[in-house]
This record gives sequence, C-alpha cells and structure tokens, in this order.
Amino acid sequence: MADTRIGTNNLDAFWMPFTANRQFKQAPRMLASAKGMYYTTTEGRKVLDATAGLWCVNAGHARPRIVEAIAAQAGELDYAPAFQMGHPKAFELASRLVGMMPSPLDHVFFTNSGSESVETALKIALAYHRAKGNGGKFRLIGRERGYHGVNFGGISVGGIVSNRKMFGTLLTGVDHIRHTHDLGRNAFSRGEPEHGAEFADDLERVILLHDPSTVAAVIVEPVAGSTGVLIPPKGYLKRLREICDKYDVLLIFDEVITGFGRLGTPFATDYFGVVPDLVTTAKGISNGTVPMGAVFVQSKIHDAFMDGPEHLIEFFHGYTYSAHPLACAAALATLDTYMEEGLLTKGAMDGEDSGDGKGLGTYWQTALHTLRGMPHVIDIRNIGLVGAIELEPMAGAPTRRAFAAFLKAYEQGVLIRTTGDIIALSPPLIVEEHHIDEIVATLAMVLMSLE
Ligand code: PXG
Repeated sequence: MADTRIGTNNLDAFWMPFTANRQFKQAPRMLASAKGMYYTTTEGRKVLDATAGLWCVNAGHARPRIVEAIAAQAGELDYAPAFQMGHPKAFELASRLVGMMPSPLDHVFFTNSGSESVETALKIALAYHRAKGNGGKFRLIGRERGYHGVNFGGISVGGIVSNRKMFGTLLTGVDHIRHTHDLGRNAFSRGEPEHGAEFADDLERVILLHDPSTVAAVIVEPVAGSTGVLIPPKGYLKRLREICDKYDVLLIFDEVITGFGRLGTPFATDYFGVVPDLVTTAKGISNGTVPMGAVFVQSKIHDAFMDGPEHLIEFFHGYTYSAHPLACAAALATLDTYMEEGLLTKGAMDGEDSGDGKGLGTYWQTALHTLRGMPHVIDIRNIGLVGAIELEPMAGAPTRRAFAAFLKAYEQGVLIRTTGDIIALSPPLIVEEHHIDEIVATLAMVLMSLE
C-alpha cells in the first residue's frame, strides 16, 4: 500500500468527488492559499489559475471586499431561518440580480449550488404547467453532452453517459436532443461556429414524437462547459426559442458556467440575444466563496403560483440554506467587485467592451489559436474568456493524453481542466495579457512533451 499520509492527515478518509482517488492519493496536489490569479501549493509553489477554481472564481481569489463582507456578516447575522422569515440582504440581492437580467426575468429563487438550481428550475417548470391547468405537460428534454449537476433531475436531463449509467432508471418521461459538436464542419472556429443551426430542429422532432401536449420544458447550457466547451452554432439558440414558443414548452438556460461574465457579457442570454423562461445560476454569483445558486424566473411563471389563499405556501420547495446570510453578503460584495472593475464585459472582443473599449476576448482568441499545428491538436475554440483545445485521443486509451497534459501543466505551474481529451480554460476575469501569455507558453511546452 502506498503511504497516503501527509503530516498527520490520513488521506484515506476523504472520498473525493469526481477524482481519481487512488491516483491523487499517491501524489496529492494540495492547495494551501490563493490570491488574485494564483494558487500556492502546500509545497510553496505558485500555480496560475487558468480555470477560475472550477469556473467560479470570476473576480480572482481572496478579493478583500468579499472577504470582509463575509467576515462582517458572520458576526452580524450568522443565520436566519429561510422559511417564513427573511433578512434584508436576501431581498437586496434578489433586486440587484433581477436588475441585471432582461425584464421578464423578474424573480429569483435561491439555492446553494448549480445542481440545486437545476432541480429547482425543473420543479418550477412542471408545477407551472400544472398551475395553468396543463398537468399533462410532464416531459423534460435535455441534450446529449449536457451537464446539469449531479442530482437525480440533473443527471436525468443530463447527457453524459458516465454520470448516468450507474444509477438505475432515473426520472421517467425524459428525452434528449442531439448535441451540436461538429468538428467536421466547424473545427478551429473563433466564437460561434458557422454551421449547425439546423441541429435545433431536433427539438421539434422530439416534441412532436411525444406530442407537444406532454412536453413541459427543455434545458440546455447555452455553451456546454463540462463536456468541453461546445459553442452553439450561429442561430441555434434563437431557433430553440422559436420552437419552444410554438409548442408552449419552457426554455431553461443553464447558466451555471456562462453566467456572471464568462462570455464577455453579464449572461449568455445577453450574448446570444435569446431570452429563456428560466435561468439557472451558481458559481460566479458569489465568486466561489460561499456556496450559492439562483434561479431566475419570468413573471408569467412566478405569477401563476401567486393564486389561492394568501396564508398558504405557494410552492413546496426550498432549502435550509436558501439565501443564507453569508452567501448573500458574499454575492453582494461580488457584484460590487464585478461592477467596479467592469469584469462582466472584460471578455468582450476589442471595441465591444462597455468600459475602456478594449475587451480581452480578442487577445485571448488570438493567443489560443497560436497553438494550432501543435502535436495532437485537432481543434481550438473560444468564446468570451473560455477556451478549449481538443486533442486526438490516444489509440485505445481515451482521456489519457489530456490527463497527462493536466498533470504536466500543473507541474509547470498552470492549473487547467480536462474533460475527455479536451483541455478547458476559463481564467478569472481579472486575467491580464501577460497571464494569457504564460498560459499559452506553458501549454505549448506541455503539448510538445506529450506522447
Ligand atoms: N449546471 C452546469 C451547467 C454546470 O456546469 C452544474 C450545473 C452543477 O453545479 P454544482 O454547483 O452543483 O457543481 C454545473 C457544474 C468542469 C466542472 O470542470 C464543471 C462543473 C462543476 C465541476 C467541474 O467542467 N459544473
């Protein structure tokens, strides 16, 4: 048995999430602290964070305003019951959040994670149709290669085989539309790919297959993150919206990753000019500090519940920690930081940024695409401050090449994410040109050294 002890820590006790536990415990990668764009490991090594933690630390690490807000809140009001009681910061945060969304998305329901936001949105969608007298609309539609967290609703509508196959029958009444990844036509696209708007027609096919009277909602990530940054073809999301309108099917955007500036706009709904009926968020809402999620809901949906006697609960759903005071304080300070520093448009292309007119998106795009032609690279794609480098899988050993890249990059002082044989990049939005240069130079070195 490998010695899995570090100091007095027995590494065996912690069953780590989504981790190759045995590999990790043979050579642990331990982070001790973080500041701005960098982590520091327990060995004292600095590692550039090219993943914003797990797509969540959009304003960079240990931002003083956020740290202070959390500390002060813990001393002032540590907890307030979430049901039948309130506290002012929850209402302040909700008002500020809906102010950032297009107008019919006028209400938010608070959760503690992306997974909980997804469950919440699916339940609202089903209950809405029932409240409108359309209880026969019970089907939920997801998409291949979709990731919507790990709870039962989320894995049911999710389209990742390994996240589903071990867990039995899942939700019934769920179907999936096809994904939009098409390297044959769209490899090395910059921003939205040209080809594939017609993939949206698969939604119409599935709705008609089951009959529209049985279909409640469809959920998609505007840009699929976890399965390797799959950017929607031009016109695709607009077409999904039209099909949903035609058949009275709710459109849910899962913006857990795309929300809060990742695409160079506050939300993906801004980027693509498509307004969904519900929007799920988490991660960047509190800069990854205190767990939090929020589901944005259109007024027509919210108002459908506000019926019946006023002393009765309208929606039987919620969490002990919905709108937790620490999370609210963290989120308010996070929004202040985003606004003051113009971070939500930092990933825009040159000339599109509302601040100094110089978005970093163009620099990011140009820098990433210099890796074209490097060994094993079969695609590079980017949008806002997200990028992906897809590698040719090793014959007979899928994922192995990308995992080797992850380990090498970490040794070389850059933290990246890999999924399948795809390297995904999503630096904090405070990233500067010299950090981008460092990420790209390290990746070039790593790619050259891969088997
Ligand atoms: N929806 C989407 C679109 C997500 O990306 C979730 C829901 C679930 O959120 P929680 O907070 O329950 O984890 C996510 C989470 C990765 C990676 O590296 C992505 C996520 C989480 C961890 C790693 O791609 N996305």
